[in-house]
Amino acid sequence: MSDFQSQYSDLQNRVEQALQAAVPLPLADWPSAGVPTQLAQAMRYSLLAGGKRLRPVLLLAAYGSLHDDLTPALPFAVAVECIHTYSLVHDDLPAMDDDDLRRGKPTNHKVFGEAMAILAGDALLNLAFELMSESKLPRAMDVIKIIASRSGAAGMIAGQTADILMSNQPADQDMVRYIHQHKTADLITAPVLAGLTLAQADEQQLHSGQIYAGNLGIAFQITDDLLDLQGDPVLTGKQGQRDAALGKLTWPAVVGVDQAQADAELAINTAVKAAENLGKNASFFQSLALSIPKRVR
Ligand code: GRG
Repeated sequence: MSDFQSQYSDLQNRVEQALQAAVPLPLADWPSAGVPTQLAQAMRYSLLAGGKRLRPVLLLAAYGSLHDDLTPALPFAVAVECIHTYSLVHDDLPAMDDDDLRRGKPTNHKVFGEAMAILAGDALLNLAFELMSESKLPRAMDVIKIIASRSGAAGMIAGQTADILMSNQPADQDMVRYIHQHKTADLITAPVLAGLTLAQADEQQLHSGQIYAGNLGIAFQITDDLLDLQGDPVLTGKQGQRDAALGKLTWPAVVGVDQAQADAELAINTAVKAAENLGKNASFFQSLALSIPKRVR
């Protein structure tokens, strides 16, 4: 295992443990105490279903570029994964992409029903803000704002809205860029800026973090589009070729596969350059960016 892979899996393990501890347990004595049993099961089902944990790993690595003890950043790392998971649960619903498979398992609504999947997503979103609001770190409120706005109506939800409104519309490169920037890159930029802000990074590092994460997010989504087109569903854990079936605007559909690969590479090179300013985790961030075109899931 390379240094990068072992650092990534160490951070992933910290995240997994923190997620296990944060999400409610289905308790036998509900309704006298705790969260309704089925709701807790539905929340745990999707949150603990694996996944690469990219966003919380980015947050911890950003915080870790200036601090050795990552513990104070853990609630924020859990929070971004809760928000990401809620977005996947809702995205898979029949009213949105109507998917049957996610993270290699039947989607939440397939197991718990649509109503419970909507409620589990809502509860994960609220849990995220409850966890962050318990932090006593000096920049906690600023970070809550960063995460709320990048995942909100002018951020991830804006991207998802455009993605839905533009289905089955003519190919439009500016619109695909808008969708990628918001649906995907905003929730990749949020954890990087959150980690750096919590760590009290300076303006120059924040600027580099923003360039790094914005480009990483674009490369990540172009690769995701290519994986949907050409990937192996056994490895991705998702149904393949869903974008074409749903009439989605994707980068390869607009510019072709070869140009899409070239554009992802350009974004990665820009990210690698920006990562030079990211303190003691600069080479981790660079290796992470370089791993994006090689991903199979
Ligand atoms: C429903 C408000 C709302 C938003 C949904 C996340 C999302 C927005 C849509 C899912 C479809 C999609 C292709 C989103 C782009 C972001 C993306 C590639 C998500 C998948 O993230 P990974 O690959 O998943 O990090 P894991 O399972 O590894 O966490």
